[in-house]
Amino acid sequence: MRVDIISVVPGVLESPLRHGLLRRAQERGKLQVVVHNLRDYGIGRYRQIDDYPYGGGAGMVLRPEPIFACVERLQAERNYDEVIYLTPDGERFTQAVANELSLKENLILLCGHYKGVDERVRQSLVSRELSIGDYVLSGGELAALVVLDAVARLIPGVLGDAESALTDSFQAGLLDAPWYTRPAEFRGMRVPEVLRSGDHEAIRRWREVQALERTRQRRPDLLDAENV
Ligand code: 6GU
Repeated sequence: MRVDIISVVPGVLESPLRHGLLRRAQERGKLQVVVHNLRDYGIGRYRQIDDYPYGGGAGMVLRPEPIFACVERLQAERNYDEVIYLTPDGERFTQAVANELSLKENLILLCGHYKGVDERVRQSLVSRELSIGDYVLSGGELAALVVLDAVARLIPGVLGDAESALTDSFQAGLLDAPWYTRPAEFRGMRVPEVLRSGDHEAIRRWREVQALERTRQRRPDLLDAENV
């Protein structure tokens, strides 16, 4: 998969792309990420990318020309499955959306800033708008990284078998069961005996019950039929 990220502050993306899962995915040739500085497409001597909103109001709006120039240059080179704009008023990003995006070949992630982008970008360039939750971030970069991480770890060959994404919280529509490692007793707290029993069927059933119970207590909304 190839992902092009368009940003006003590309430096924010650097470290997460060079560490951990996103680094491994790139090293294994499963993921190619190309970051584009919107400023490189700015207008005139001062490489202008934003301007005051028509009609007044606080904050600046990203002008359409640099964004169109950058996206259209990319689209001239390959076909993109989606041009995704990260915005708090977008569709809620969920595991189901991550699963769907992990099957795509080429994606563009457009990060907004200030008051966002000129509406004409959303009208005629953007194919999909995603929000990572009901709170406002200062820009779309952190959201783009959240989306990219959640998608990249679903690409076959990025995770090892041991960390298989299939057993994640949410992948089965449930929260995860509790996990323990050594020591068997720590400060008087013992690891549940069943986990040390070697009875794999009993362990599987225990985890299933724990996952259901945890979901019922913490996220009953996930068990409502309309959300399944
Ligand atoms: Cl995608 N962008 C911004 N700026 N804020 C957000 C968001 C996105 N999702 C939740 N809050």
